[in-house]
Amino acid sequence: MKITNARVIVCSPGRNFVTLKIETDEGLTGVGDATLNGRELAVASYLSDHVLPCLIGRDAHQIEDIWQFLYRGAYWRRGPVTMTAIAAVDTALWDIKAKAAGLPLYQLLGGKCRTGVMVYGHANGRDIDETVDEVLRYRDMGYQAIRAQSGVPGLQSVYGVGRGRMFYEPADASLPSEHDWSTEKYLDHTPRLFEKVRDAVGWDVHLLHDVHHRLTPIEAARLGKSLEPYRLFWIEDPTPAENQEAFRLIREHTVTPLAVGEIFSSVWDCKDLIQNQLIDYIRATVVHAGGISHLRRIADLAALYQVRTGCHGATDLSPVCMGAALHFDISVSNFGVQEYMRHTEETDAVFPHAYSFQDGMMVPGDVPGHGVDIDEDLARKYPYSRAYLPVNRLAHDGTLWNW
Ligand code: KDG
Ligand code: MG
Repeated sequence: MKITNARVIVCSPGRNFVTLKIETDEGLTGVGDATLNGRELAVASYLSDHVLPCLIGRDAHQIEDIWQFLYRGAYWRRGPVTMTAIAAVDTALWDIKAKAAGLPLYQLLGGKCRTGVMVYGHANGRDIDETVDEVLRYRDMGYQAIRAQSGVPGLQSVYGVGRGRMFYEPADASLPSEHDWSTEKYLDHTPRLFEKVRDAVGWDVHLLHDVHHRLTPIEAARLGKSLEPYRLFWIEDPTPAENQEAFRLIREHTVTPLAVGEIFSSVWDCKDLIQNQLIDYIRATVVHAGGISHLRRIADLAALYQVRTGCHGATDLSPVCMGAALHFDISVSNFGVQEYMRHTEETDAVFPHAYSFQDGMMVPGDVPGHGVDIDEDLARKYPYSRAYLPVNRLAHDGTLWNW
C-alpha cells in the first residue's frame, strides 16, 4: 500500500492544532496530531518542507522502517519539533494499518488489558473554597481521579488555574502574558488546599496536583512531605527535569509519588529517571514522544521498574492525540491514569471521534483505526491565530521563572 499524498492542516477551532493527513493508493487515509503548543508552525514546516516529500511512494505498512528513516535519517535526532513531526507520521500510519486490518488500533497493540481508561479531570478555583466546590463537581460527574489547582492569595493569576469551567486554555494571548510567582506563598497555601479538599471529598477519589516545574529540589521535597497526610496520587513536574539528579533529593525526603515527562520527547529523556526509580509515573504522550511506536518503547522500559504511564492530555493535544492515547492506554499493561481536559465544542466538531467518557472512564471506541478524523471543510473556517503560553516572573523582583 503506497503513500500517494500527505498534507498538513493548521486550524484554530478554539485553539491552534496541526494535523497530518496521509493518503494511500488503496483509498485508506490516516491522521496524526502534530501540535506543539506555541510553536505550531515550526512543526508544520518541518513536516511540509522536510518530511512529506520523503514519504510519497513509501509502503504505508512499514511503520517501523519509516520511523527509523525519519529519526536516524535526519541526522539531527530528538527534540520536540522533530519528535512531534515523527509522532504525527507514526500515528497516521498506525491509523491506516488498523483500518486496513478492519480493527480498532488497540487490537494491533495486543488487545485490551482493561475495560476502560481511568482519566483525571481538572478542578480549578480562584481560591480554596472554589477549588473544593469544583472537586466535588468532578466527583459528582463520576471522576475517580481529580487534579486540584487553586489560586494563591497575593498572586494575581496562577498558571494552571483556569478561567473556563471544563477546560482552561493557557495559550491565551498573541504575545506571552506575564504572571507573577511566589514560592513562599505557594508552599504555605497548597497543604491547606489539600487538607480542605480531602475533608470535603473523602478518601475514595484520587487527588493529583501539578507544580509546573516551579520549585527547587529542596522546596519540592518539602511540598511532597507536607502533602503526605492527604495521600496524593502524584505531584507532577515538581522541578524542571533537565537536572534529573534533583529527583533523587526529592525522593530522599518524601513518599508522595512523582510524575514527570509531559515535555519529554524520547526514551532518552526518561531513561535515567526510570532506571534509577526516581519517578512513579511517566507523562510522555503520543504526540510529543514519537508516536505510538516510541511511546510503547518508553512504557516497556518503565514496566521493568514498576513505573506506570500517565499520558499528558491537555487541550493543546488534539482529539487525534487523545484517541490514539486511549488505544495505547487500554492496551498497555503498566497503565496508571490518563489526563483528560475536555476540548471546546468547536474543536470536537472539527475532529469527529469515536472515543467517549462515562463515569470517570474513557474508551477509545471500536471503529477501525484510532477512531478520530478531521473535517477539513470545517477546519478551514478556523484559520491559525498566533497564541502563546504565559511566562512567569518572581513577584518580588521580576526574575523570569520556571513554569
Ligand atoms: O502546552 C502546555 C500545556 O499542555 C501544559 O502546561 C498543561 O501542564 C499541563 C498539564 O499537565 O496538562
Ligand atoms: Mg503538567
